[in-house]
Amino acid sequence: MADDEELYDEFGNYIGPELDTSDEEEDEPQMDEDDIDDRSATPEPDDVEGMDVEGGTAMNEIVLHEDKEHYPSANEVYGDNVHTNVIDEDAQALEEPIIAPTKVKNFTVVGGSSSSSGAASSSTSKPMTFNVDTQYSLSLMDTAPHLNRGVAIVGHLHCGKTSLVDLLVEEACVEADYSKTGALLAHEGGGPRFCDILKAEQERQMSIKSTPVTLAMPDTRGKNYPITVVDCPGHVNFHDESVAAMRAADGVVVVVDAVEGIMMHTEMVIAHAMSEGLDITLVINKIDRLIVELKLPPSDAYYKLQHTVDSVNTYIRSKNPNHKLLTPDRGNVCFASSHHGYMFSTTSFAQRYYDHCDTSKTPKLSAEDFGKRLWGDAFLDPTTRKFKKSAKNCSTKGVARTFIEFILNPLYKIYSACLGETPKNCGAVLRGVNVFLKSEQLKQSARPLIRAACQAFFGKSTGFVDMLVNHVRSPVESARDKVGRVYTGELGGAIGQAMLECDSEGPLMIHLIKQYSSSDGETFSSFGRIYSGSVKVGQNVRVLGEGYSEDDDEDAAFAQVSNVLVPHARFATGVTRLKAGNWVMLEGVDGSISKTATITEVGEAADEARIFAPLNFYIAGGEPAMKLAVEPLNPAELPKMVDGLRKIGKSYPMSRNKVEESGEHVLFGCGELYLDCIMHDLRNMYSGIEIKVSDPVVSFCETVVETSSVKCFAETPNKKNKLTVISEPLEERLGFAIERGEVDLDRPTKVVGEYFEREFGWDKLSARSVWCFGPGETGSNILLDDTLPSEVDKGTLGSVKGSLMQGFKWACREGPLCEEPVRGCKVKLLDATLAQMPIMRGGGQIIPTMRRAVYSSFLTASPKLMEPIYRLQIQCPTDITDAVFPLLSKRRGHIVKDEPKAGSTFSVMKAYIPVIESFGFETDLRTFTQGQAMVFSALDHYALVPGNPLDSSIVLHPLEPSPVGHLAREFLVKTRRRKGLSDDVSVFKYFDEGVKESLMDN
Ligand SMILES: Nc1nc2c(ncn2[C@@H]2O[C@H](COP(=O)(O)OP(=O)(O)OP(=O)(O)O)[C@@H](O)[C@H]2O)c(=O)[nH]1
Ligand SMILES: [Mg+2]
Repeated sequence: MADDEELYDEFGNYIGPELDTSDEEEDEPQMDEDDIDDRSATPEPDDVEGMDVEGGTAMNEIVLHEDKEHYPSANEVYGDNVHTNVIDEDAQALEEPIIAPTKVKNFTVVGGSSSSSGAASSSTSKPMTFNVDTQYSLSLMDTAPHLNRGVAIVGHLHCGKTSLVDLLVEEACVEADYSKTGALLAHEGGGPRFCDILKAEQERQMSIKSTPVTLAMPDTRGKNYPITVVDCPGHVNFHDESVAAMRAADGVVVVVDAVEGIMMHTEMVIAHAMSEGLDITLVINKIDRLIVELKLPPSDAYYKLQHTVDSVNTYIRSKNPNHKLLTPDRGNVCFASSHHGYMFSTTSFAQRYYDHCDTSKTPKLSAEDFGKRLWGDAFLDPTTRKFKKSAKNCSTKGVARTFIEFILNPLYKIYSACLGETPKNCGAVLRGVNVFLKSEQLKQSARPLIRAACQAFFGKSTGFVDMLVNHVRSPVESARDKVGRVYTGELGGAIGQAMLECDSEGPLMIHLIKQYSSSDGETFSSFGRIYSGSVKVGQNVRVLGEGYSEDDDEDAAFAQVSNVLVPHARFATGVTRLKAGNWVMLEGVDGSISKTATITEVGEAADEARIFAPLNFYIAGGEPAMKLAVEPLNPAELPKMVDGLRKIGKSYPMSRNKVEESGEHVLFGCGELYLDCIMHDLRNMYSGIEIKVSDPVVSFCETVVETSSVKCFAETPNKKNKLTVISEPLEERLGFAIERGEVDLDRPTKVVGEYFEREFGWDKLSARSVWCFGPGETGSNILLDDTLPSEVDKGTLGSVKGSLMQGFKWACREGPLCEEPVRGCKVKLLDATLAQMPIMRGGGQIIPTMRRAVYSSFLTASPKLMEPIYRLQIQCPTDITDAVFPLLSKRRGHIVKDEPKAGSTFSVMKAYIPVIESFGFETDLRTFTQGQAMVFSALDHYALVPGNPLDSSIVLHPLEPSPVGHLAREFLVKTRRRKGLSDDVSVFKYFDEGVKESLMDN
């Protein structure tokens, strides 16, 4: 206490010696070592309780703080059988579930297994049994390729193609099995179409993808034929699926709605089938509509059917005046109502008639001959029992045509009895036309009753099989024609010969034309046709892509065939081997394929193999004209989107995607529905991420309308070479011919020259100086060598020809206005001063200089923008056609034809509309006409956009429609902005000083 007093004054202030105030001491008061020992080594007995001291550590042993265990481990608490996770707080994103639910992706109405393809997984469960034993039909396919038939079922939207194939499947299968597959039998009220496998197809009630089905079916004589039919979608947007199917097929079955007749897509598929050299057959479907909907009398129904057959023939003859005619009496036309389950040809009906009637009355005529007399001007005189060409020649009055007498009249009786009579009377009427039904069948509702009665009357669809057997060539017969058309290699070698003979012992050659994704969208099976050799499960093969050529084998890969399948729509039969002359679904080879592919054997013998030509869509416009820019909502998911885009490319034959210089991913498609389906698949099926899309835009083209005002020259950076060119417009007809692939520059110069002289009236000199087309092999721009031998050394020029062509093609690929492709431009090389030393005239000098020279010649030749134009077909009731005019004119469209459809209540209009104005037109039209009008559109041509794209005096006002004269400028500026380019084309950047001067002088 006394000490304390000395340390403080009377006011309590400290006055003692200075204190040591180091932080260290304050924060961590020093402790004796003994203290530490006391605390850690000799804890209170209470603390020790419950502690797990390893190996029963002695009480006084030192345990470091970090080694202490205060709580029992999870394992001790829950036991060995419980798996525990200790997760740090916030380590996982908030929206990410700790235990993610198992996702089972299944986009088809079959399958459901997430690991294997729908086709393969269901092939193991084998859900259906065929009437013809599978082993027997496989052995037929193996040993008798001449019995095989492969056709594409094509036609306009909703003309009943899928129902027709369903009918074939239903007939080929044991009924109980067919109903088990999930497709309700039509007589049970119809249901999901069996051959529309995707859920999206069922939801949209339309086919989106083609579906191959192989069935063994008997013809009228009872002989079985393995038939492969590919059910194609009917919407014009999915024309590419029909194109792909036709590449593999030997023939087409064109399906036409009996009421609608020939429509836009019908014309497109017929034209394409003819360009592919396929055999054409016809099915007129939905003939029940003539009776039930239009309520036509039998004679009018006959004229309506005849009109449909005639219009198909007229269209075919307009393309090729020598083409074989389609007529029911020849057997290449069938009639059907897939809704009511029957399909017949006149011959199959004749056979059926003979089977049921008293043959003693008609002994002299074979069923085939009788069938021939069941169409056209054939009248059976009831008294003499002889066929006459006119009703007037018959001894009795009012004799009807045989088709009406024998087929339509009984059919009308069946319909009226089933729809209007009591079961008892109905039974009596039906017995009158030789149809005997059980009493429970007679009590059914209208549709199953009609179905049962018609099936009893017409029997099975053997007429269809007859039609294919007699009018479509087998793979063996068609090999020479088909291989000659689609194979790009020589036919003289071992591979060529084997394919021509359809030799199953020869080297393996398969053309894969279409990829089908598995039910979970992860893997693809590839459908194609075996041209020679045989393919086995486990076989190692070489897959040649579309980019493969003799000089560039980058697009070739090795793969192992994991499964060989025979497709049957919702399931497939796995086989160990399949031989030439068959259509096959392969698994395990899709890895490197982007569109189509050629499969060859591995080994030296296959080195001579070349690819089968890629698909050609020129009737659909060649290139898709609509595009969408896509980007993932979360930028980190870009790789997923890129992978999804790759799969989209596989799944949609015509779609393309491209990365613009700005890094933007652009998807190309041929219509709104097409792009909508692509976006659905991309988002849900192939990437599973959220994707942002831009407003749709269209692909423009650039062209010239005059000849360059000056000779444009450009000097290479080293000043040693100078190239002079001019541009001028190309004849439109020639442009189309090149695009259709009619001009082949690989032929000798003389032959090519003669072609230009003869067809386009060119002079001899220019005709022989065509160097190349651009940007691609079938691009509608031409490069001509117009240099004079007296001025330019042709030898030196020849040495830089490749570089000049590359520069030209580059310029054509991305034009100077807004980097869109150039179209319809003829570039003439007038002069070339070239360095003597080869090193001075290398590609690095020449290629960009040529591009610059072409650009400058292009810009001095009144460059213009071109836009794609759709051809429209609008189908609507006749009384509302006037309402459509203002809708079209508001969108710069115009109608070129408007005529009522014969024998129906609606009109069909033909119109043109710029693609860029067509967005939302369909919705507009439907809203405006209360859904009574339907519109189909396909790319038709490119047309000049009104206005001068380079007129910088035009001021564009945002959110205001530009006057028509400003459109070219508007499109140019908007396209450039989108691509990250400056608003104005810096014209002078492409001109050399001399050219600028001469331009100023002009
Ligand atoms: N009245 C009648 N309707 C039919 C007939 N066949 C099919 N339909 C109906 O026509 C619609 C289209 O049938 P689908 O078989 O899907 O036609 P599709 O040609 O495959 O259609 P897409 O492939 O989408 O072009 C369905 O509503 C069918 O019920 C028929 O013979 N008569
Ligand atoms: Mg369909």
